[in-house]
Amino acid sequence: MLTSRACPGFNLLKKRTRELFKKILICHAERSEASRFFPIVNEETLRFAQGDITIMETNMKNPNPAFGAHLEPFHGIPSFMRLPVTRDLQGVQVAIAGLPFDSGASFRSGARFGPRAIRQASLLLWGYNAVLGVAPLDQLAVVDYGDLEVIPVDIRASNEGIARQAGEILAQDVTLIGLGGDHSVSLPLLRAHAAKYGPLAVLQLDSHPDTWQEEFSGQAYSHGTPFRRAIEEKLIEPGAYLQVGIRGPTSGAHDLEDARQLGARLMTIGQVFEQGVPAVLQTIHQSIGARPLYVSLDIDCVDPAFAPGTGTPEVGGLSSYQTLELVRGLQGLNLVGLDLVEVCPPYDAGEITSILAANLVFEFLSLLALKKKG
Ligand SMILES: [Mn+2]
Repeated sequence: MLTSRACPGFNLLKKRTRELFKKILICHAERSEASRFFPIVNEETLRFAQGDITIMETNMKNPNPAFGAHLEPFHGIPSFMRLPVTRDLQGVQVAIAGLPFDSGASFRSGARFGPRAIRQASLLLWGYNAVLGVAPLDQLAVVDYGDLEVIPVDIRASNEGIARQAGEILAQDVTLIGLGGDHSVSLPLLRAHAAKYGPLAVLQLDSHPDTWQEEFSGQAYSHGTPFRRAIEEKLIEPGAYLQVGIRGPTSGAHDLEDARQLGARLMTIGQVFEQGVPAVLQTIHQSIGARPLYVSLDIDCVDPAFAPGTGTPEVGGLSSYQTLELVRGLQGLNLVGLDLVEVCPPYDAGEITSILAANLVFEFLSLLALKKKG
């Protein structure tokens, strides 16, 4: 009897696991010990091992028993949705990679623990997106690439390293979803993506414009400057850069005006609430069209009542549901890269921020699956 609880990553893993199963079963079948060693072995599993089943759902949450296999979300080793952890990108379409760097944070540090918390929260995801009507891991071969190397005491070296490692992923025609880390990591990610796709359309969901000249005297790089640097480096296509959800105390009118003068179409949270999410989405779609789009979601776009675990919280933001709506509404756009940054677990409460973040990454995956389906 097949169950409806699809196994994340199963489509990719089943191919690689089949050979392993065969070996195991050959070793143990004669002594009828297979079922003792592997309680999941049954008639279906045997047919699977013999190659008779090409498409099937399973109640195994991961075919690799070492990861927690058929166990519950609180068991086992938390890769993202218990996807295979690998750097082998052969046949892979989407790689999820952590960017555990928080030395660009100007207030609360701790976002280096963001990727790990998001992975842990992702074990609550079951695999089917009932709103978008898609099971992304059935459509896409997705892996957890692990974390990219960063150097906490050197932001320039980390930027260079992230750009290089991200470039290696993109060179294999794999779409990258980056899990921050503070927002400074978006600059090297944009560098890698622009190197592949040319100047990008960018949608930044954020409470801050992050286009300051500098936050600390003489320091070009921090989590408040990545988009100014990206514009200076011509990584962003003029006229195709939107910031949504901007708010909070500023040092003066020039803060937001600077962003606009740099070419950002800046939508404050007030405009979002006045117009409503559907109208905002219409503006986004009209502005971006078919251009290659990079989406950078700073979790501080969400109200701290819903997402307290972040580096620089700003009151009066989006609800969890509005954020989900905004992300789902990107369906149809030409997504080429995504990141979700600024989850700062030490300030989280009840893991609500990382649970939201994991769900938003699941929405990202759903969008990529729909893009592939066309
Ligand atoms: Mn930001």
